[in-house]
Amino acid sequence: MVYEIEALGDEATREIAAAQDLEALERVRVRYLGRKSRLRALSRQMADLSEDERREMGQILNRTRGRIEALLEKRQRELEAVASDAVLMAERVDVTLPGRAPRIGRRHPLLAILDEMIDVLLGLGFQVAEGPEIETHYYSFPALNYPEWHPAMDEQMTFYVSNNILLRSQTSTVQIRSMEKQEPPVRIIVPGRCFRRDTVDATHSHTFYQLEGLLVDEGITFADLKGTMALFVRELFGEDMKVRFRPDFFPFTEPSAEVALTCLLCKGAGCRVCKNTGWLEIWGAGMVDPNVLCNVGYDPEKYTGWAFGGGVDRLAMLRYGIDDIRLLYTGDMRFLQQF
Ligand code: 2U9
Repeated sequence: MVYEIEALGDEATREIAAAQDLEALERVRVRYLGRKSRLRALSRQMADLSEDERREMGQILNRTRGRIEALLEKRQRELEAVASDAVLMAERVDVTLPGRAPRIGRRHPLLAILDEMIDVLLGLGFQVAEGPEIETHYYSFPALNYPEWHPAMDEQMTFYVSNNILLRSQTSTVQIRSMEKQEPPVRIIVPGRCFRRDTVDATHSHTFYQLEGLLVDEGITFADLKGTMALFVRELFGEDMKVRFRPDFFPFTEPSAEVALTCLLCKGAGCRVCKNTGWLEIWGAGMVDPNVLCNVGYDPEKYTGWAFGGGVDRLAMLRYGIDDIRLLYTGDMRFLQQF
């Protein structure tokens, strides 16, 4: 019996050491210490022994049970530590990995410079007016004093949706609509997208942006136009900027002028971009033609006004050193992320 008890103890020791997880260990515990275990059977058999033998066997049995319990507890702590290590490993976070930076949006260069221009003009008392990009023939041409034979009306120049409906080729249509709705004084600027049937290359786009301004009131003169344009370029590009007016012709203004500003690149010294003149011919301007005022029901004897207009794309290209207008319209993130 002594031999059997000691053999049981050795067997349990081996199995406890071999248990690889907590469930296996529990099975070992039930097998060696449970109600149906051989240790329990042996202690029941002790009833048949003499008192001396019972005492001796009892001591050996208790020692063996104590040894098994101690080993079980030790192994249980080991396996619990392994299990929590496994959880930690599974939930491990590598804090040295590079993070995923959120993509931050930014202003498109075209709209960035347009916003700056609008800011300056709002400061001078103008309000922003908007209108449809798809226009009627009337607002596009007759209302703006274009003669019936004007080449701008040709379908080689303008995108037509139908005979009477077209994509606006300038934002001046919005000024007509605004004037129809109100009496002077009118002080508006119209930023917006326009369309012309140009063959696309590095300097031409069928879609482009314009900014126009219109001021109509009693006693408005060409001197106000010159002063406003001079202030505009100084606010926009710096104190040293100047404007130059030269005669030009537009159907909707009379007299009309081409407006140049000091070359942004050479500051007037002369360079390749300004063809050594020191000037960039960027805008057109003039006194609103009396016929246009009549068309919207204003009395040209009472009111006078002026307007200016120009492309935004070329200014954005000059400011940011962009050499191909198509880059402004392809939505290529590699290009746009630079601004
Ligand atoms: C009304 C009356 C007059 C707006 C003006 C220009 C001169 C002009 C062109 C420059 C290059 C357009 O982008 S471009 O092709 N524009 O030269 N625009 S005066 O005159 C107006 C506008 C509205 C009712």
